[in-house]
Amino acid sequence: MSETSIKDVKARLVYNSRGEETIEVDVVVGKSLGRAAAPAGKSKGGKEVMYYPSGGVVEAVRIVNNEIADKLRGVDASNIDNVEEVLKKYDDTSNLRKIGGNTVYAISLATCIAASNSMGVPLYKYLKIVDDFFLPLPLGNVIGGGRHAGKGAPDWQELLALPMEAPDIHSAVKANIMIHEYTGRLLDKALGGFTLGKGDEGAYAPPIDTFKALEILKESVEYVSDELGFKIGVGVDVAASSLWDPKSKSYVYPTEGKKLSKKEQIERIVDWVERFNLIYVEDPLEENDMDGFAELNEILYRKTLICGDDLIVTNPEILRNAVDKKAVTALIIKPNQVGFLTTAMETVRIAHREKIIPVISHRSGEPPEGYLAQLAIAWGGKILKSGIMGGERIAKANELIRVSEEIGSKKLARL
Ligand code: 2PG
Ligand code: MG
Repeated sequence: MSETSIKDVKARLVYNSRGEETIEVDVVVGKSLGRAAAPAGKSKGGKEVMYYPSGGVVEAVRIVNNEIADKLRGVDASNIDNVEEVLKKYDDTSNLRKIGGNTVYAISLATCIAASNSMGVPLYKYLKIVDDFFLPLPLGNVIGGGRHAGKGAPDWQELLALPMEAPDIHSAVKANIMIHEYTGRLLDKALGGFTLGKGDEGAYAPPIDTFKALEILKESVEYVSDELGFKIGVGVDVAASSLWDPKSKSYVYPTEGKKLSKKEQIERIVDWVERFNLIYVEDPLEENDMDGFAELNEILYRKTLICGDDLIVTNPEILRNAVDKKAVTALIIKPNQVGFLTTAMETVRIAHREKIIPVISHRSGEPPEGYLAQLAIAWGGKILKSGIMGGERIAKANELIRVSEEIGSKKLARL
């Protein structure tokens, strides 16, 4: 057996940041161990693969330990394609219902970690798509709502900060932390007392509507931008599929007590991009409305990034369609939406070719690990969407800081 062949594979059930069951996998390559767990979304795209087989995490763990491990022992892990080929043979269903996308993701990532360790190269080099490495800009949510928070919070899921012109990674991470801290103070003042309660991703979940929350975030971002002396942008993830009611064909805003038609939703997005100077808008419309995305993208072209998450679900075919329709200028890359790292990489390659910005992204339920930052660097993601507060979010920022020692802390992406 070679130094890069798989010696052992073992899966177990552990928990993510939201306390949900998830799969963790250990892979031994040569003498090196790789360990990775899978994240989970709450506002999931309809076309994502299944996370687990019908028996959930317990069944996935059983399948890995009793059936997959044997097939993987001896496979050369110096190239991740070899490993994923074995998994593809085991589960050739289109939505990975036999084994689950999270199972595939955890096995693949654990293998990459073990293989890169055994080869003595960092993970971002082992998984590289680009040759010239740079650090992604950290995109962090400051105020949140939608499915990531309880009743009464803003209807839009995420109100975000992006330190676009930070001179180095420390200033970028610091800026987001300062904005989070200062926003807490502004919310306390505006509400006449606030518990500082947070949603699933560590963003504040105050009892106010989206408009008021954006006013507060804008003030906070401007304050920190002045303090630090560089430009910071405001972005949003509308997660519009969560608002969409197919029966009444309208976007329902429970906190505001309003229903908007598609036309009104588009008008609102255009108006608020202008009013709040939004530089990033994710999922402004529901996931089946590719034409609506194209319409918005035409109106807002060069004014803001229109990013597809639930719209594209990291799927190369859907991205090709979005490119043809000129529907987006950025897209979310969440590997567990497709399971296979090689598929996510194919999607990233198409994005680079088509000059669409890949935003490498966490999920609302995350393992407390930093590997996502390494994937962002490997894949030339100009933006890493990984939150600001909470151990599982800070883990990614800290990983960027560690890797910056190798590639240079000032080598930050520019949009
Ligand atoms: C999103 C994500 C992450 P979830 O919609 O972009 O922020 O949420 O993981 O719940 O899909
Ligand atoms: Mg999203």
